Amino acid sequence: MTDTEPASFSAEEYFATQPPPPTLDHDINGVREFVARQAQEGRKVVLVTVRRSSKFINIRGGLIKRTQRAEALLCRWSSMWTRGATSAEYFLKAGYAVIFMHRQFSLQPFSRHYSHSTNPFLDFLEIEPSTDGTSSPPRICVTHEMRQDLLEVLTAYKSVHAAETLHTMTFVTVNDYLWLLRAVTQELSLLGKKSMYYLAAAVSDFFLPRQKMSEHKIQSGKGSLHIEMDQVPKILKPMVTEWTKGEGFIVSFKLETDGDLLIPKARAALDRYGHQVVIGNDLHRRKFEVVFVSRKLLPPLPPDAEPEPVPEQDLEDPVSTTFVETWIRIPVPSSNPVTNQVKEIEEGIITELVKRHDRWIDEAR
Ligand code: PAZ
Repeated sequence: MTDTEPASFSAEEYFATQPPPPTLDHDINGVREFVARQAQEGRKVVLVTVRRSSKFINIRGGLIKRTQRAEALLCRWSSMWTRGATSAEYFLKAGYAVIFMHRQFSLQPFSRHYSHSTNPFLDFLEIEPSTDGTSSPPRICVTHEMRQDLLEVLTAYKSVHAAETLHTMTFVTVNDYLWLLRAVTQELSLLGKKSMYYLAAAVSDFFLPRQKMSEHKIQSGKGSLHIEMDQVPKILKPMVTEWTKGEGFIVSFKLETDGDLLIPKARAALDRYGHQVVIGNDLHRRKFEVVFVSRKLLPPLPPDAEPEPVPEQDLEDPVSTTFVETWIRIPVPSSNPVTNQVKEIEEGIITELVKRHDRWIDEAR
């Protein structure tokens, strides 16, 4: 470790000082081809970012050193990371092409239904011995109860595969994520208003810059380890103004454990970054309740019209004249697994976003 002071980077300084991942060019060529094909077919394209987070600082293999792809993760909470994969499926269903940029080992669209920990795939299969007494091998079948469920998922999966509307990309470190995000955004921005950015990744707040990584393995025998991490740069502002040139429909998420903070923090983010929607979710209620926070759209005034006077109560609370909140709720899931709901809040989120994105495209015409 060096003795350099902790820093807070601007996005520009970050990209000027941190090295790009070695596979960046290769990955971006794939995105370029994908976007060009979707543009030809007239599809809207959404970038969905997903990043599993953990409460722990994870010093990989006990090493933080320059020569390795080592990362220190520091996040505030722990997630099931289902939102991105589930949302991607609903976007595909709504006719979008999806770039699914996820952290290694996050759940994926379609296969998420059969996660090895919550719904192990092998439990749905049975072995049917050959009945004709010959040497033909036994057959593997899906259990009767799971057949309909699997058929639906498999049909959707195969049709997306055939239409080539899902492009998946993997990253590991925060550094990989930031470089990929910028490069993918720049490619996607060529679609102008037809592009959407759905930033569901819970990105670490702190990272260890390459310059502060130790050259050699850190020796554990020396007692406690002191690490000073730097702040991950805020990239939404350059994303809105430079990378997409104000043309992309950008949706970010705000996660809080204190529900009272959701709306003020979402409004502050909209004010600061100038994007289109912040979806607020309370950590413990995120599966059945979210709030869309956006700026109020004022109808255009005819050239000679006098502006409407602002109602008195709004003058006392100027903020409420600027922002509007829309809640999306589904019934609270039952704890009884038999009557457990199959409805997913992401269906409502995507329906609302598609409506808003279409309006945004129409307004540009
Ligand atoms: O996938 P999941 O349901 O466990 O969690 C979804 C979520 C809370 C990660 C997402 O909705 C979100 O808020 N992402 C951004 C988190 C942040 O503010 O860093």
